[in-house]
Amino acid sequence: MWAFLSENLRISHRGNLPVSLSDCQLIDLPKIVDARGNLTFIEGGRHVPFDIKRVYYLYDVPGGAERGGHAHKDLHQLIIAMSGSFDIVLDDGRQKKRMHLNRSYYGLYVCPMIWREMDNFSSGAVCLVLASNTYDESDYYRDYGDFLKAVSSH
Ligand code: T46
Repeated sequence: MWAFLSENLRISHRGNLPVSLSDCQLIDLPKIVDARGNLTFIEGGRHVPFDIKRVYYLYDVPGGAERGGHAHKDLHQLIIAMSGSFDIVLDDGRQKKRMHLNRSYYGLYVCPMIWREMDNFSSGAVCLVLASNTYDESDYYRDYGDFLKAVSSH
């Protein structure tokens, strides 16, 4: 499944083709089950379809808070609920999908040109994000109308 996913992404990114929600997938990360506590690992070039240039995390999120509300032009990300849970709504400009992330051994791969909104954070939730590039505000669509114009012009 992983080889298939990587190949798909390479093609769609290289050709600058329109993306769809089906390009965003839940990745089953390795899990070493142990009576002392489980262990999950992520290796660059093996478990994520991009080179990892940045890691950031959201934490101490107050009840009822909403995050996201933007899309990225070129950024690839893997989003993991390291602790607790939250919902993420993915939107490719044509359809939307709400997902509940609550396991630290699943990573949600989100490709460029997908609008995302996050809510329903549980108490103590930690959202870890692996990103393909360093922070760049010019990579964001923060206005939904601009995002829709951009996806419809593809
Ligand atoms: C995403 C979700 C899951 C930085 O200075 N460096 C960074 O690496 C990031 C991510 C943000 N910032 C600054 C930019 C803003 O002034 O931190 C502030 C909050 O950023 P933002 O409103 O974009 O945060 P979220 O939680 O809405 O979105 C972030 C990511 O931006 C986004 O790519 O997918 O987390």
